[in-house]
Amino acid sequence: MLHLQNYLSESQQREILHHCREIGKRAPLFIPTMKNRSPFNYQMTNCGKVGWISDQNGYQYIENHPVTNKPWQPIPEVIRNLTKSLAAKVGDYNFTPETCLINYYQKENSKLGIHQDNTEINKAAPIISISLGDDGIFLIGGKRRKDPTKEIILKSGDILILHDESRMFYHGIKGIVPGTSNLLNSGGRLNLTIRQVY
Ligand SMILES: O=C(O)CCC(=O)C(=O)O
Ligand SMILES: [Mn+2]
Repeated sequence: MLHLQNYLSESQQREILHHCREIGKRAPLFIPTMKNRSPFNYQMTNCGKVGWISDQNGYQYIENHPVTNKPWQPIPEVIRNLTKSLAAKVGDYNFTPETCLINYYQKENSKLGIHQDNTEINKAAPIISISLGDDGIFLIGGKRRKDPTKEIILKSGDILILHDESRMFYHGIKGIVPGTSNLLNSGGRLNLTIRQVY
């Protein structure tokens, strides 16, 4: 795992945030559900060839936004270039950013339970995450769900890369710390997860 603290300048963060807002106009945030139809504790949207969603059919990558039924917007070039160069820091990957999941944790009690990212067909490519806005309390464990976890604070502008062994480590978001950043007018935390799916 590679945690690059304060990696993005404020202007880079604002540029990425601007793209997220533009994406959100055409591909609005929505609240996904688990198979049993219980709602997630945060909102999401995507850009890229495919987007990750969860609904009564489970976790899946789909080509269209589940509410508008329109194809996802392309991944902005600045995010494609950034993640390709980040992937090169952790190995000799010919990383192709195919999807960018945008999670928005708006409320104090927004959280994401411990899980493994395993919807991707490609389980070798690194997973790159960009944090914007309020601090996120990230939990990272090991390859088994029951492995002990440790807490890492993800601040605005931080990058986290899960690669090699850590690619399959269980992880989650215990919560956010409201008021720790003024990047987002509405408060809360945005997380972008860029993955190669195929
Ligand atoms: O918000 C984060 O930092 C993690 C997001 C995540 O693990 C996911 O969406 O799979
Ligand atoms: Mn994850």
